[in-house]
Amino acid sequence: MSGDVIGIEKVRRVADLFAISAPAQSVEPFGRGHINATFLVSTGPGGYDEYVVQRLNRSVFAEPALLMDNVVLVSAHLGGRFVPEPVATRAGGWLMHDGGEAWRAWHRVAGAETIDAAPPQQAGSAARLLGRFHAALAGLDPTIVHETLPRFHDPPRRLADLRRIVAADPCGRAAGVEAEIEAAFAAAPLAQIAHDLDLRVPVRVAHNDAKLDNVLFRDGEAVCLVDLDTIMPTAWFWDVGDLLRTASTRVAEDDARTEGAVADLERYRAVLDGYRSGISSATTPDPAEIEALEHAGAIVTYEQALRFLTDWIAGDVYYATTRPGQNLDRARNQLHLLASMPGTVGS
Ligand code: GN1
Ligand code: MG
Repeated sequence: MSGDVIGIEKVRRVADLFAISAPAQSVEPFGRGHINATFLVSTGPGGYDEYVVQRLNRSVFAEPALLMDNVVLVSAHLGGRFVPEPVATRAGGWLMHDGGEAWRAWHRVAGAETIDAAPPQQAGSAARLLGRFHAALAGLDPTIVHETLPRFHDPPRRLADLRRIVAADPCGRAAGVEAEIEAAFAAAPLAQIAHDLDLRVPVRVAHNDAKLDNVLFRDGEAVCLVDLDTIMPTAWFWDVGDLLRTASTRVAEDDARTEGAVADLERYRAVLDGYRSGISSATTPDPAEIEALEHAGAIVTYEQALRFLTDWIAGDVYYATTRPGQNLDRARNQLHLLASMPGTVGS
């Protein structure tokens, strides 16, 4: 869904309600998220501090307060490692409410940037960071973390959503994507594999959106995981799958040149090796969690293909788009990627 336009003055006024070091000066749109509206705010020029200010998407996140409870709980548990630090409001909470909207702010992680694609060394570094992040969360009781988006990672549910929207076909788009729908249905055994694994792995506090775009790098090393909105009690293999989905290919998830969307085995292995070394530095995963890694990349790529294809047929109602046909490109890209992902099924 393409969001409404938010004025720069508005963001500046909001930013000043947070405990930032000086009045907000420059404001610019920031990041590549598909859900929230995100801005980089700085207090400069000259000797300035930088902040990331976001308006949460209320149609996705119905309960921002619970979401921020999760963020704050995890940040405190991690003691400043691995994730950015939220900024409180001057009034003393974590959210600024304005009409029906909810805003929050973070310190920008100094000198750290996202990368477009991850050569093996960076793929391994991102995965090691994810492993260390998981290991550090192993001691956090998942029952005290809110499930803000119930059944978020759930391929059988996403497949059922696709079947439903194909039957309803609200925009007359289904006929144009018969091949994609067929490919999505052909890979349905992956949804069952995901479901069976999910029943056997322990419930863990996980990130749930651990794609490459949500990893910040400094000098080629992964230093931080951002976008903590989906922290929930789920399972770790979803995160590894998301990193495999995004770091083992050379092209972005919306690249229309779908032939480029293939898993590079060197990068794929770098992710798995990096993850195993990161996690084993501080905890021993359950055998079912190790087993789940084998299918994780294919499962999450499949789930994402289902979600993009569903949103295309639904008329682009969930994911923000910046051009016509973007959700269709995303769906085709992910289906192409899926075909080369180790652990996949179907044709
Ligand atoms: C969304 O917020 P953003 O753009 O990082 C989505 C993820 C998808 C991702 C695909 C709450 O993440 O689940 O994997 O797009 N987040 C939500 O890039 O649906
Ligand atoms: Mg996200």
